Amino acid sequence: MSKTFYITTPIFYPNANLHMGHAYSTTLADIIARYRRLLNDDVYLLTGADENTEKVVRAASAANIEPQGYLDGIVQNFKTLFQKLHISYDQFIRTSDEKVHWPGAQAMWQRLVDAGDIEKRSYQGLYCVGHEAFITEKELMNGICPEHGEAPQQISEENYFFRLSKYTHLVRGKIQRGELEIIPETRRNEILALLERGLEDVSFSRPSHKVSVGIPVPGDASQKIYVWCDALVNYISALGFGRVDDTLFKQFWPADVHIIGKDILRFHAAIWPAMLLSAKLPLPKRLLVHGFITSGGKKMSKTLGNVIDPSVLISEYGGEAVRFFLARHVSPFEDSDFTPTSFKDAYNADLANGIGNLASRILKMAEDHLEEPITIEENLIPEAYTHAFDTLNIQRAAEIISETVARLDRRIQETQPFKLVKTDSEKGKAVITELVVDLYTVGRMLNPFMPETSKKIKELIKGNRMPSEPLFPRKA
Ligand code: ME8
Repeated sequence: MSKTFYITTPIFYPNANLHMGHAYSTTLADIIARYRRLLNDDVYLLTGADENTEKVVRAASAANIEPQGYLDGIVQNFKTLFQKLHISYDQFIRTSDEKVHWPGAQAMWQRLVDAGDIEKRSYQGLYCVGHEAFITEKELMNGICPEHGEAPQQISEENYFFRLSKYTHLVRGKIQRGELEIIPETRRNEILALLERGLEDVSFSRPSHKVSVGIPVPGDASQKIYVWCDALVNYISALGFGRVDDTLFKQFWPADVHIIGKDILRFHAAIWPAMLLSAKLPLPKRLLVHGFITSGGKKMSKTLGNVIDPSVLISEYGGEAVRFFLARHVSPFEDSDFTPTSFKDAYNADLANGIGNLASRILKMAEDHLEEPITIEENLIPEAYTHAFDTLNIQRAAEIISETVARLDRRIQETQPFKLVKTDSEKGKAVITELVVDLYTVGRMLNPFMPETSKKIKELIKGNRMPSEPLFPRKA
């Protein structure tokens, strides 16, 4: 039986279309998923939309559309974008789906109740709609939430609380022992420091009359399950947890990797593991916490209005070029700045003058001088490439492809096989054959990043043909 591999992305708020940041998380997940499929793992890739939120209600009313229609429209846009980006997801979960998601959220709630970890308390606090969370005075600047640019609401109400504090030490132990691995190290240290200070209990429900959407608390319709207890559960409800048919859950849980941005680290590395421990369920194995794509030095975000729409780049350069750029030039561990000029320069260097040009040169020599297609043996993938994937350093894996391309370019320069065949045919053909074999390795290594290009290169090699037009036309 092949090994299972379950990988997830955050579920995104459908209050606006996705930008490069969201495209990044999803592309990373897809690249890893495709790599694992090459290893013959039984892969399950989950993505989706986080729909039970006031943000959507507000966005819909601002657009003058009824909420469901608004949601359906935006979710369709998500899916269209994912298709253009070649995202090979197995399921797209929508948390408003009462059949798929709600039984799981309610079953999780019941488990927390059974563990004695849910408690009704009266609560006073500052609520930031942008955060979907209560925030503290300390986080404000002049009374305004600096991330969302608006004042929080003063709220006083009865909520159910989750006894998160009880799990501080258990979660800390899991992370320290590496049973829940947090990548990169800086994020692991950040969360360990937070756990060191101790966790406070958190509000897990809101009064039903104050929120227009959400999943009813089992046994108390006057309350609705609050955002995070609802959203985080998507990772298991999607697999059938809480439903009659939970085959997928049995097969794929615990997750091998949750991909998240650093903004939701605390939820995934503290609250989620605590919920799972309380529910007596296994913890995910790894969290890959990536940084932000910044634009002009600031986090790319709807609120700041500095977003870059991936579909504009896709229509000019193609989905595969956008995937390769994200992998090659955005760090999976730290923040990275993005500008349209840097994109074009990278496209020309990596793809037009890089992979595309190399493939054309080698394939032309092969077509001109080799009598028949060479038989490709299962040639070796560099160990460094495998290692990069094992450590989730996707940028390094992409870099190895670029390094291989540069090395092959140099070899052509040094050996001049197109001249050599004229003076020493056997030797010249041997060099060309070697180059074709190495190009095939490049093609294989490209598979997770650019599945179509990878296929094209391998097919051209098998047919001993050069491409009829450049794989990546140069952009002026
Ligand atoms: O937080 N750079 O949804 P969201 C890189 N629904 N990644 C970015 C980014 C940027 N500038 N901006 C956003 C939510 N992201 C919740 C998640 S999960 C159970 C619930 C990515 O629509 C990054 O992955 O605000 C971040 O964590 C996620 O989008 C937030 O998306």
